[in-house]
Amino acid sequence: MKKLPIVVLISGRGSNLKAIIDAQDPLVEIKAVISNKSKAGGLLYAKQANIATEVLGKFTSKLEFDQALQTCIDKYQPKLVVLAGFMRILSPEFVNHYQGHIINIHPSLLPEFKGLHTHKRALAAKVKQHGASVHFVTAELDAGPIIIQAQVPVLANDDENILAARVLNEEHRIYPQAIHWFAEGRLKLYKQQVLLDNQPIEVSNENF
Ligand code: NHR
Ligand code: GAR
Repeated sequence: MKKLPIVVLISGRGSNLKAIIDAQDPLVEIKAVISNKSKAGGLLYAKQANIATEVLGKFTSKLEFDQALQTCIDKYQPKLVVLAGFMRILSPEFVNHYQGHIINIHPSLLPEFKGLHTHKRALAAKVKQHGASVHFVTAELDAGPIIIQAQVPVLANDDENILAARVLNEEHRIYPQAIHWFAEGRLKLYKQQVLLDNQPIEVSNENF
């Protein structure tokens, strides 16, 4: 099978990028890693793996930023855009350009705890289960159709860091899995529904 060209967007540490690199999926080729922060640690993982890197500087408006980002991504002609700890909200125009070809990993069991500081909020809410979700990106923040989730327990002595680390371990497992399904051609967004092997999946939780 032909390799799926992907571009990964990061803003920071890049441990999810590293997990995708380390998975060495024979069906996936990372064409470039793009960061909106020049100091993002994840850029080093890309360089070590001989992957092209790009840094987008500051722009006067969100519109200009999104247009520059789109131009930068499209140079690499990816079939999938992967947000991996990318911390900027993207415009509807940008998201629509990649409709069905852009995914994100979010550190909560969506639709719970959209947005930022998910672990702190999960602890404050005293939930028993927390986790991570991979979803197709749509204009509405963290509201796109869910592809796969992983759950972890919240334990009595957890603080934000311990809980985040437990969730992150699962992120590193489910993100390469979701990308692999897409590369196999088994995963599609059809009319706001996720199809795996042409069957709608509500949420694919641990069933692989
Ligand atoms: N864009 C759209 N249109 N839809 C989504 O679902 C998106 C998105 C862009 C990023 C990732 C997301 C997450 O998984 C994501 C999903 C950034 C913020 C945020 O508030 C929220 C959610 C996500 C990413 N960012 C601030 C902003 O004003 C900046 C915060 C900062 O720089 O520290 O862009 O959680
Ligand atoms: C991950 O936990 C990811 O789910 C989260 O940020 C972390 C990035 O870590 N993403 C968001 O919160 C998006 N707003 P990483 O840079 O080590 O992959």
